[in-house]
Amino acid sequence: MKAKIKKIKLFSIIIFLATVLFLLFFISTKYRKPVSTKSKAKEHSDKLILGFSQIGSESAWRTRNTQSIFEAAAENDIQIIFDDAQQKQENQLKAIRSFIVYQVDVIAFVPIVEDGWDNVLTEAKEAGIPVILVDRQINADPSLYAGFLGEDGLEEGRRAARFLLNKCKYRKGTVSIYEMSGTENSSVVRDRARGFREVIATDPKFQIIHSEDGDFLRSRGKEIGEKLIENSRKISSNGRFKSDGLYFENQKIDAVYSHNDSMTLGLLDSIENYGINTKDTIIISVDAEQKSIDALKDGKLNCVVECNPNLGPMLMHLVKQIADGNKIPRVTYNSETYFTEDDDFSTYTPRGY
Ligand code: GYE
Repeated sequence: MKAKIKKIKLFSIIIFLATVLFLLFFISTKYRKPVSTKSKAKEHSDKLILGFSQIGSESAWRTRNTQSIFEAAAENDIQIIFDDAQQKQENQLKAIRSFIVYQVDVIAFVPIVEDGWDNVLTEAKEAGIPVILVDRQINADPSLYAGFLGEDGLEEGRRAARFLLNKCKYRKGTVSIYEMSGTENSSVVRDRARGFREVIATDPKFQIIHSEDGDFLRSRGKEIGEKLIENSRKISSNGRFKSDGLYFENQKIDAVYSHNDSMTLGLLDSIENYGINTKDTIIISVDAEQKSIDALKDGKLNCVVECNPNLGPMLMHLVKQIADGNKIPRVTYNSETYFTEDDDFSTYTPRGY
């Protein structure tokens, strides 16, 4: 009996000690001030460390965007921890969380879509790591990120529409527009669509007859072209596809507004494969990669609105600003222009992407 009581006493002392130890550990971790961002990362390097989450490599634009960031980091002696999210938001969330664990100095990422970032950005804020949005914007509490660097998508859309309005100023009758839009729920698609509609709304003859999501991919642009051409068989008298232009249902398309060159080049693939005569179809694209500028020069396109992928130098400047404890502008736009069939092509310089 005595032995039994002794055992119970011993056991309860052990339980008690274990509880105390656990509580001490819990308190120490819960209420311990996160070590300064610089500590863990600095164990690895004296350089500034930037955690960068990229969407993927869906277009020549995207590939050049990534190159520009690596080039500028090397020039500024900034170490990059890079993650390619393969077009998946969950991969970006995972990457940002790994940057927090690694306690990089600054996080920068290209948000593939607008929503779903609040939690991970709150975690970055709690860890004391500043965040910069690159290329695209988000719907989130502005206090969760330091600023945005990228294109003015609204203005890009307006530029595309202004070209169309000017090109059709003497045209009688409706101008039927077919839109190829990019990644759904992304800020750049929202803005390019809104800017374009804002300007064409000034003249009721401009009508968007359909908007198709091509996800910024050349393959999708090609598919969309094939679908339009194949569907034109339904309205032709001999069952053959119509070759005097592009048709959506039974309407001839007067103008195509494409949100990026990759989709546009895909559409041109189908037009060429089927031998469709699109000399009367106005085609407007966005990005201005070399291949689309060449297509403009060859008379296959009418206008190309630039979206400048070279964000590296400005990003490194902002990273240094932040790392030095300075505030950065809420919004920093890159400089952009546009190219049209009316230009003197001999003045063009290579695009570099
Ligand atoms: O236009 C397209 C890329 O976010 C501005 O994404 C970028 C867009 C660009 O896939 O080519």
